[in-house]
Amino acid sequence: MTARSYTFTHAIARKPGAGIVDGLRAVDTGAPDLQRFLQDHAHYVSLLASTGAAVSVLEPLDDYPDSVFVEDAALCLPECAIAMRPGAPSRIGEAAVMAPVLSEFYNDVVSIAGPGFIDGGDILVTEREILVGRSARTDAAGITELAQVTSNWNYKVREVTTPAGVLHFKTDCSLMDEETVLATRRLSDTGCFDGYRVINTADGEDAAANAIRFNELVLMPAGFPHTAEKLSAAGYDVHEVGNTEAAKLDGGMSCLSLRFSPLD
Ligand code: CIR
Repeated sequence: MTARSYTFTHAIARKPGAGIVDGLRAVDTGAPDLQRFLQDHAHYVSLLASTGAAVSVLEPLDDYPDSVFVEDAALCLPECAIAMRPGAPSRIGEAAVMAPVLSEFYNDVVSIAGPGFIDGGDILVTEREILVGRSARTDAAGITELAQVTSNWNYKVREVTTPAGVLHFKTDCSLMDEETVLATRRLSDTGCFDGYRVINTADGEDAAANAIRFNELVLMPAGFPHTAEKLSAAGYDVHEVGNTEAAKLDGGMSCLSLRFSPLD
């Protein structure tokens, strides 16, 4: 059986534009460099495409400085795509821009109507359930609405907690395979992955947790050698991608794409 949680025929990304200098960030460590961001982004896209997936690369959106982080605008399941309701006021409009793009791939595109909020970055889809982390961006009403929508296809949504001060649930974890997650210790210590095999990021390398399994590859941010070694030793085909510029805006590997295999 093909694992639907990390086997993908398609991905959507969006090039970073000049507006990224105005992107949201928890701590200002300087403006991202567009040329370097574009190079890293092209490397990221080429790795996704190297697996045989069709990767659509959208043009930058001038009105939305954070729109390179396409993951937050939608959740793509095999049966349907769901436009989110991002919790940052400057990002809420990104979902409505993404919905028609998703309609090119899906017959069923639904939207989180509110009043709650939910960001794609807080959602980890595993083979058996959908984990959603409450965070500064995702609230109880948003999670309840997602649970209602996805119950149409018999998905189970489980609410968990994003650690305080962490932007998104998937800032601190990634799916590696049917039973394995990569996670920071501060997140796995909450017990939210009981029943899964957990590989913890190495000490001092929490920022390595935002990785992705995409078909046969694992993409992780460059610069975390001990975690890369752990993943390689566990048998994963690890590829490092420069992430210095996205990191200035609290972004990582998962944020940069929507990954999906539509059933239609
Ligand atoms: C934001 O604060 O919304 C962006 N600067 C970063 C979004 C990162 N996305 C993600 O973790 N899924």
